[in-house]
Amino acid sequence: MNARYWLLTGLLFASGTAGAAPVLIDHRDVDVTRLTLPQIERAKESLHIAYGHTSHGSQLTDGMGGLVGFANGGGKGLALPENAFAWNNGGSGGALDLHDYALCNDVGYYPDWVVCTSNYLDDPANADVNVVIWSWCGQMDDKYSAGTLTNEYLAPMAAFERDYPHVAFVYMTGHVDIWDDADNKAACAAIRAWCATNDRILYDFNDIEHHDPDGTYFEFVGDDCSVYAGAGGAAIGNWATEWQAAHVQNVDWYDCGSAHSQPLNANLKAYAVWALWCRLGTDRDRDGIADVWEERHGGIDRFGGGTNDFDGDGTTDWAEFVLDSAPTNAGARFEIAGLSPTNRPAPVFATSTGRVYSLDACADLVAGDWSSVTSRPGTGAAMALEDGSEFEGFRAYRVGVSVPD
Ligand SMILES: [Ca+2]
Ligand SMILES: [Ca+2]
Ligand SMILES: [Ca+2]
Ligand SMILES: [Ca+2]
Repeated sequence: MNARYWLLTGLLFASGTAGAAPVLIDHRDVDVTRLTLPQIERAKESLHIAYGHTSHGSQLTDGMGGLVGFANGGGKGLALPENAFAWNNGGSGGALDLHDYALCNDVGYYPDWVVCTSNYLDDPANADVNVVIWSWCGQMDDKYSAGTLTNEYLAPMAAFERDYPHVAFVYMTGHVDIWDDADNKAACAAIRAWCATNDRILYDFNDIEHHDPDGTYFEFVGDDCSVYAGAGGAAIGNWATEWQAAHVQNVDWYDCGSAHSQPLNANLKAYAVWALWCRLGTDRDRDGIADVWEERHGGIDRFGGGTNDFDGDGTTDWAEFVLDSAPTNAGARFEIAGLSPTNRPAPVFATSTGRVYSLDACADLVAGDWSSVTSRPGTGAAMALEDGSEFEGFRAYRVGVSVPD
């Protein structure tokens, strides 16, 4: 006997997590080959960045400058269009718009940096700026030991986030300091904890300097990438020059300016900051809803994560994004349209691109043990997902929708 009974419990459901999450960019984000051309293009289209820094902070921009030619030459096997990583002040020619030295000095000079940031953002000429990033020079650990890191950095940053909600403010850790190692590490820990706990954006400059490109961790390092046996004393090596010597220039790494340090350090700074630009380009307001989708429906400020439900139809903005239903009206819900004309269970439904649809089965609804049957990326057309397996007895089905990273 091959008796099969089945039931569709029906609705498409959105799977994943809604809501804000911190953006923490560190040594784990230095694989530049993982960035896709659409991500890079989206960052160049949507971001207008003001950057305040002095010498150490120039490692980012010097690295970004060298990356253009490195990528053009096929370094790291990159096969992107010419000048994919181009940037300039104003964003002309399709480049990333980065206002270098837009802000005075670096974030160590309080209250200058606060006054400067307000003046800059209040100037109508800078109305398009939607990312502000400030770098440290040497003052982070001094502020920590003086007990002023919160009042002169974290609190003013938080105030800016409140007062300029359309701007993404990027926190940074400062460069390593082998001569004040304990304060340096403690200051970084405080900044990391603040950003992780409060869903902020962090570019972890310091963490990058503790790792070579293979992810090997060096506990005691100087800002020139020297490696020490402990805090202070004499250097016993240099993670950057040793890695450069063991690898091929213009293939594995490239020469570029790198104030106080080695080219490889600025290479890594550039890869990581492009990972940041790509993350911010995708979801600058960090509500878990792709900004291109929000813009298509009226703007990124209209919709939010968590329980936000712009049209009040009982489906949250985030779930509407995953299901690709209409977030501005209660109609046009996505549902299972019917069953495929087959003797096997096969629900049919409309699909969107950029989504993955999965069919789950459950033989015991009371126990609720759902298992995955099959999944496929959406095509923009109707799709049937079939359970081709042999089974006896009862099975219930559901279709899930998710947005891959
Ligand atoms: Ca968003
Ligand atoms: Ca939004
Ligand atoms: Ca809704
Ligand atoms: Ca709706």
